[in-house]
Amino acid sequence: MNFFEELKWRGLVKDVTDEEGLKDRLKSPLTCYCGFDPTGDSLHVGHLQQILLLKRYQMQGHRPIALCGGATAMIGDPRPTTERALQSLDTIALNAESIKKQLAHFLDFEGDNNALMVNNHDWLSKITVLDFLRDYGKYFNVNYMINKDIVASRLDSGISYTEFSYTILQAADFLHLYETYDCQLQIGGSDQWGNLTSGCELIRKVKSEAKVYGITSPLITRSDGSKFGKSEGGKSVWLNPKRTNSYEFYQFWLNTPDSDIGDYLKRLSFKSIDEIIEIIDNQMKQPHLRIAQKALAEELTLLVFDQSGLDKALKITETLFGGDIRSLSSSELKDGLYDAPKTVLSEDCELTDLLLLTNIAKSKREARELINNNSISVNGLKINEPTTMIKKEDAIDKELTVIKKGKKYYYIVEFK
Ligand code: 629
Repeated sequence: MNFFEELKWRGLVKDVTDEEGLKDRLKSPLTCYCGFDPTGDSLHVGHLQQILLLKRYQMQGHRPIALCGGATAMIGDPRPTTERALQSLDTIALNAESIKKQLAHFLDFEGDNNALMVNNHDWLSKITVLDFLRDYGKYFNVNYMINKDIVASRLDSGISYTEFSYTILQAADFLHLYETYDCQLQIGGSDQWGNLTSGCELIRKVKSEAKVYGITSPLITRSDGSKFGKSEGGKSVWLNPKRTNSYEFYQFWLNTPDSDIGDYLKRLSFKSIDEIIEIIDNQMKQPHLRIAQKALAEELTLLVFDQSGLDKALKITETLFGGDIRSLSSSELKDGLYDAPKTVLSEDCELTDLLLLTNIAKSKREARELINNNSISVNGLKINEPTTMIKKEDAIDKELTVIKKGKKYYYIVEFK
């Protein structure tokens, strides 16, 4: 199976501008690119498929270019729903710095086919409005532009001239990268199809001898119809340890439904086709072992958070699901119980009162009942004496106390 066929097998091919041509072209090394607009200060799991695709091309000997859209983020790629608010230049510059760092983590910048990192602000900001209209605008037929899916879907609700022009900027990027680095391929999610074809058309018109290609891959979906990329509690899953810790990230993949895990493994894992087939096979025989979920969670956590992040995620997972809470540090507990309700205390407190303060119980009576029924444990130990004092000096790292109600409800008490 060649690289292109493998991409197909993995479910990473939706549309291609010239499938036969690209298949052939991929037989020798080429330069390809994918763009990421710094509209936020972090990338999220929705970006992962394209980032890993760039890595796949690199592993095949091709040169990947990660483009940070410092200029395009000033304009905003039209969404099918509504117009975006413009962001300040300072915000975009800060965001650009942080997503460039994130992207750099995944690619190899050494060697023959070293990756490149570029920012389209470097060239797009130099084009004057008159040059833009003469050198680029002239090649775009408005009739053709309004028939592109995204623009068409916005014609009723309205689209500004600003967002309408976005696709020309992305096309100008492809032309620039073609001229500067002989970049012949742009990749993206299926929402980028219109922008990819704009670029190919522009290059075809300006450089009659050029051969360039665009390829999209299907966006990741969930078979139950819900949006991919949110954790159990509805929080977005980011590729930034400050926003999503490695345990949370690991759990996100571990919680993938059986109906989706095969698809995710094919798209996101670097394991060989044979290994993936074997994992899916074992998974189907014994779904309760969650072999496939564990394999993917482990691989992606390692890739995004390195060995220390994976070790931490595994340690917290093992401890929270059956180990001794006291073996975790307060910082590990904070990561593991990131979504548990938290109460801050400034002094020691009787357990009954604490259950009220934390809203674990609605009344003193209920609090005493819970304690007497053996439903409450504090830092892993069952407590059945309602007058027990919960003290700062007993807190884990003198900082954190974990209260557990029943088998699975955790609460954090932090001593200040
Ligand atoms: C200038 C900007 C270019 C090429 C691309 C771009 C960005 C592009 C875009 N991409 C999305 C983003 O930035 O908006 N116009 O968040 C996002 N992308 C990854 C995938 C995507 C896409 O970064 O292509 O489909 C998400 O899976 O939405 O010269």
